[in-house]
Amino acid sequence: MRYPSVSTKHLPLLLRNGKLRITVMGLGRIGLPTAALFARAGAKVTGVDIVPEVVEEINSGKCRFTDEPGLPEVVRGSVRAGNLRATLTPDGAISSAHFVIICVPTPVDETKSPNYSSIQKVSHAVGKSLKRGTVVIVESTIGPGIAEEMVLPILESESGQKAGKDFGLVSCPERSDPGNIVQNMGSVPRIVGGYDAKSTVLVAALYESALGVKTIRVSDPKTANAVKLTENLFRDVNIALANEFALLYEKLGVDAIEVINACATKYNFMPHYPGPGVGGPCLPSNSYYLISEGIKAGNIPYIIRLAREINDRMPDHVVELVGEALNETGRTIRGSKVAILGVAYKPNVKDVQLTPLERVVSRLMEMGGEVEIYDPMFRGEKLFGLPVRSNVPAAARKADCIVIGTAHDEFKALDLKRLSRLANHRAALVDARNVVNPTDVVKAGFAFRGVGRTGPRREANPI
Ligand code: SAJ
Repeated sequence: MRYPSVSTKHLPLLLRNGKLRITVMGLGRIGLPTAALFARAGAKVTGVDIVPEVVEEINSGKCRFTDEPGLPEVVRGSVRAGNLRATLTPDGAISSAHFVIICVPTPVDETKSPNYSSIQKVSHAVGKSLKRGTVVIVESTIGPGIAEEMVLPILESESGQKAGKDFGLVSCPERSDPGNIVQNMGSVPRIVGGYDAKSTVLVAALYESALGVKTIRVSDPKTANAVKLTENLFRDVNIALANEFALLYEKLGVDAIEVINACATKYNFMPHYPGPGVGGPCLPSNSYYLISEGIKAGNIPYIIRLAREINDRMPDHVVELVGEALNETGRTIRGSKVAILGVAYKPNVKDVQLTPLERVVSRLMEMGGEVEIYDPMFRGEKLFGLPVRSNVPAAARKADCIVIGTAHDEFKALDLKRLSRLANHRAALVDARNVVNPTDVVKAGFAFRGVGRTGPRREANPI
């Protein structure tokens, strides 16, 4: 078998004829849409996962990410068309594949060190069954150099083959926004960095022809992984700066949201907004991939590390604001009922991975508060040991303080007067996500606090 086993020229034909075989390792929020979209493009896709329920669900055409617009339909359609199947056993699926795409999670452990154990395990499994001519693509977010220094040696030692000669290794990091993944996978340009030029060109052609996206070819896997981390850390650092402005301006009596919105009228200002902190499977952990590579190389990335500290402090600041607002109504956190509206790490996604609201809940309970939760994405479920109420009134009834933790669409139409009648007399409201207008909150009878807010504003000229 020659390397690579597919030529860029034959790729579109193989896709059209349903002859292109792709295996996707890991069927999570990135792996499943990746598998389903390649299947929709005509490839014969085998998805591999270690969770039997996940495999069963997919083979019955179901998709658990109901908060991903369009994804359930793509999964159902691809399974029905016979282009997508899921399995627990990778062997045959790897040895018969033209491309193997790795989409396993790369969390950090309790010491904030990257945990690449899934990457290592999957590299061993792929290496064992790797046939000459196959190209391995890493979509998981990893530190620069991990593909070359961790994945490649495992693939070579397990397969007895040589990268760039017998098989290809390419980093093409996922760049999709949870809650908007199907749309992103068809529009956000992909970064492609191969161990050798042939595999870079081929994988670029694969994503262009199957997903219809532009590709940016870079020098090597290390560079592709650095691009991914740079864009996520750029975001984390800028969010930290917005949080720092919020903490500062609260003390100076300046409304940080008013300031950021005004700054956003300048062409080179990219607005980021303060909040209760940064959550999700990506930003809170990605920094540590670069920090650990930096430290190994004798360079400590100070700003990146400090940004993590600032963002990780924000949940406690929200608790401070709850204390202040309750004090203004003559109460303390101890013995007060606090209703939290929204605990997901960002709007309109059913995901509480590393959500900053978990710390807000635990701190309030440690301080003797009685906490109620309502989140439209988790109605009737249990989170952080607490029941998630079925609607706003069920959580807010007789509350002493209401906290808006996530900017879900539902909360943008909150009836503040009704909320104030539901809550205890002269209750407090803390907006951690700039969802409500402070003037309306105070008019509705609440004592108000907000991250980066200074309370009701004298209307200058709305921006
Ligand atoms: N956040 C703020 N202020 C802001 C923007 C976000 O506090 O101005 C908070 C959010 O509420 C959330 C966290 O930051 O808690 C992360 O939000 P996010 O919108 O960055 O979303 P993620 O983590 O779901 O997705 C990010 C995206 N990265 C970038 O936009 C650079 C996405 O494109 C990546 O694909 C994803 O990480 C990933 O998988 O790496």
